[in-house]
Amino acid sequence: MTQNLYGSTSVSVLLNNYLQQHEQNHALPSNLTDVLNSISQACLHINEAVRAGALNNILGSAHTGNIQGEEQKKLDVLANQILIDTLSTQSAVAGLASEEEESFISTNQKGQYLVLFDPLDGSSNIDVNISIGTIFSILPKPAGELKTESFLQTGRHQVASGYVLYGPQTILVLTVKHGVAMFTLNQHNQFELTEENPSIPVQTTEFAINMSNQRHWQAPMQKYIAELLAGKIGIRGKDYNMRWVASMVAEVHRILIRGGIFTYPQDQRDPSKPGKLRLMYEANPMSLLIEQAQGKATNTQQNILDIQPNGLHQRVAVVLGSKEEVDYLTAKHQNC
Ligand code: AHM
Ligand code: MG
Repeated sequence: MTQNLYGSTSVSVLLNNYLQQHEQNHALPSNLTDVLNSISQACLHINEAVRAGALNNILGSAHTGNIQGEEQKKLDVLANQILIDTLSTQSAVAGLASEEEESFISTNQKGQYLVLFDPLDGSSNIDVNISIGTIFSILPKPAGELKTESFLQTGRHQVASGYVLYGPQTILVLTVKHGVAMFTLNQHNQFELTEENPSIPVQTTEFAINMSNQRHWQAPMQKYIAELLAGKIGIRGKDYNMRWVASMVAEVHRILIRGGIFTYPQDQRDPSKPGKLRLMYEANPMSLLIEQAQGKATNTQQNILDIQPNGLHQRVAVVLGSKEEVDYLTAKHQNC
């Protein structure tokens, strides 16, 4: 029993208690618990760096680029190194893949899991104190020598996924494929269960898209957004609200809490780039969470979790959130 600052008392369930309950009730392997605890430990360190910001001279550019040709911020580089250092010492982890690393990293030969991550998603928000996050995906390691192909499993193969949102509160959200659990970092620097099994409303009146790309969108997306903007007098018969944080972790968190649709579509600028977001460590882990909360995620053609990957850093169009809205937008693409 704990008493919080405002005097209310409750029995607190910490991350490790939650995972141990799942070991008992759902035969969750204890070494998967170890991996999840390690990720949470790494994220505590990242959280400290994020919170200190300018006090630790940690804002701004690292003056380097990653494999995707994107500028790296100092915090991108630091968060990546913290995750690599922490997970390399975890015996259950056989290999790592990161947005910031060109190739996979081999860690412990006898490990049973592969961990893929975006160390600090929403990089453009780092220097302006807007929500950012760490996204992770855990896959089983196939038998045999570790190679890139070992990582190229569909999202359905994930055994767990989640994110840590560094926002007004620091929140860890995860799934071990028995619903979704949300933990808030408490005053003792422990992740404490604060919400279990959120269910995304099937209908919504809130959408998220970067409107500045409108002129590049393909015809179905143009039509869809025009319908939403027409509001009550249009074909959809209701007024829609719009949000764009430019931080996928914050957008997915909002959708898990109150529903909505988020999309980062493929557009007509570069046909070789099917969208901006990366399948293996952004779209797949988020799609698993969304599906575990009764939402849906597609690339406008098929369920994201069924896409057979062909590269560690492959990009994908993303539509996710409230099921009826995702189905509506997906159907619009298929009927064209
Ligand atoms: P990042 O991994 O380099 O931070 O890029 C991913 C982010 C997502 O969090 C967000 O949805 C999107 O990029 C925002 O893109 P834009 O700046 O084009 O709005
Ligand atoms: Mg990212």
